[in-house]
Amino acid sequence: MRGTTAFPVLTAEEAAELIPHGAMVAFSGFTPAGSAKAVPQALARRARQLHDEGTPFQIRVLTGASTGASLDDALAEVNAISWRAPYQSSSLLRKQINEGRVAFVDMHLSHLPQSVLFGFFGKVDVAVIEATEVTPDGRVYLTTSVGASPTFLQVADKVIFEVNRRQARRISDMADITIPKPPPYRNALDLDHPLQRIGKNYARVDPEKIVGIVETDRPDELGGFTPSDETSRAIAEHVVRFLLDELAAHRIPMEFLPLQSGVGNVANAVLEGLGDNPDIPDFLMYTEVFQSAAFKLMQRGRLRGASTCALTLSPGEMREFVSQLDFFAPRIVLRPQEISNNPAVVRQLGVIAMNTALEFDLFGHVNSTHVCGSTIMNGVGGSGDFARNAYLSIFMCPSIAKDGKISTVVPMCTHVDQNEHSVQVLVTEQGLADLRGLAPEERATRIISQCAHPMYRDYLYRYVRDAGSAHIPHDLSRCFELHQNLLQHGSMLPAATPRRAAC
Ligand code: 0RQ
Repeated sequence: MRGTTAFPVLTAEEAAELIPHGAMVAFSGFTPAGSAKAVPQALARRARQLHDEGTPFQIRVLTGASTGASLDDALAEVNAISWRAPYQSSSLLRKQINEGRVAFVDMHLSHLPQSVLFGFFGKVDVAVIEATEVTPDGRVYLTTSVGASPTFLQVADKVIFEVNRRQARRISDMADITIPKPPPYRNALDLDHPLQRIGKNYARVDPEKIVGIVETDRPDELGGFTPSDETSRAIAEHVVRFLLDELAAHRIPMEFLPLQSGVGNVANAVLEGLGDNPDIPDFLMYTEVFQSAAFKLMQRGRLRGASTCALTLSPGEMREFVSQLDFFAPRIVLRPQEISNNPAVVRQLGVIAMNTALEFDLFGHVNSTHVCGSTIMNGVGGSGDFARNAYLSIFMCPSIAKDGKISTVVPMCTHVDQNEHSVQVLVTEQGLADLRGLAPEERATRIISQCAHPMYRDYLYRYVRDAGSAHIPHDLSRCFELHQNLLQHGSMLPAATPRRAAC
């Protein structure tokens, strides 16, 4: 840890004392990768103590995306978060947001750094950033994610570092960091290959702002994935077959196009499916999260290289990764989220984007965030950054949820994250609907026949038929009938007996 001795070394408790009630605190982290760990936990202990004494203590929390348990979970457990942006996936924090106890700003992840720079969220009081090294002249070597940390370091009044011995110093050699200038001085990004480098392998901080270094020795807090099930494998098969057909029709070139893959088990299963099919050529990724399946595909030589914002690997996978760094380092570029998710680059590279929906409607709108229009799951994350500008934008999900009480194919989405103009392909375990070139009524017929679960198909066909003639046929008195049934009776089709999905 060369260099870090130039700054005061603090305990996590001492660092937490420097953060006042009401402060806007920007933490490193994009998924649990590179998330601050020790200081947020110490803050949670401090909040508990202050609350026990009857003293209010809450902070406003900015991060790159979701975090590890030591951050969102630990702070939410002691009611220490009053405001949060831009994404979260903690069940406890989700509950507090949905109860109206925490204000949450759900936004495209590529927009976050510039929104912070433009001052849309107000002043950032403190940044707490995990690093492997900080030099006396202010070069900061980040760990397993870059996220929005370069911007947080630039704007925060005070900076605290968690220098984590457990993170390999060489991980930061994969970083490629640049902060685009604000408009009208913003230049086009010179990125015509996912692995092209345009920046430096370190972020910058004004050393005068550094108030302390906390030394830690902790792995990123990532659980393993549950193995892919029959439903996610069926979804993967449809996607693979579709991409093979596109290759055969020369709509995808033989060298293939870079892939973006969302988080979660369906996305993981699709990557596995692509890797296992010998007719899919070895490929590249331009994505925001490098997760388990991508790691294994790269080891096998199927994934030739990846641009990402985070290395979201379990501690076991990370040990293996570090032991093979000579192999991985030249194949991965770790970028800030406004570059990893940059819509202009996504359009330029012709990315194939594959993300997950909660529900989609008969005309191709997608809801990835709000159950029955009201209750948030996680947030839009990076899905919109990619979907809107992808060469092909694919959304996937099982056709039913909660043992069939919910159809994920609905007449009208109760909340829209991606509109019909950004969505080209929808997939469930039932089949795949290619919507390109289809008018609204044609879309509805294809979506019902290809994607809806058989127990909901008749209802959906009847809905379209009874809605009458219009460019987009809807009956506004009935378009949310399925959701209202769910809220009132616990099932979208209360008369039908729900049963398990049959692929
Ligand atoms: O409920 O948790 O009680 O079992 O929703 O559903 O099928 O396990 O799917 O974990 O992949 O999450 C869209 C939320 C899917 C996620 C979403 C219930 C279902 C289950 C979870 P349980 P699954 P996943 C890049 C990309 C937005 C952000 C994004 C997401 C739970 O993929 O957050 O794409 N995406 N980022 O039973 C009510 C429905 C439902 C439903 C499923 N229609 N109504 N509940 N469920 N469908 C990553 C980053 O941005 C960093």
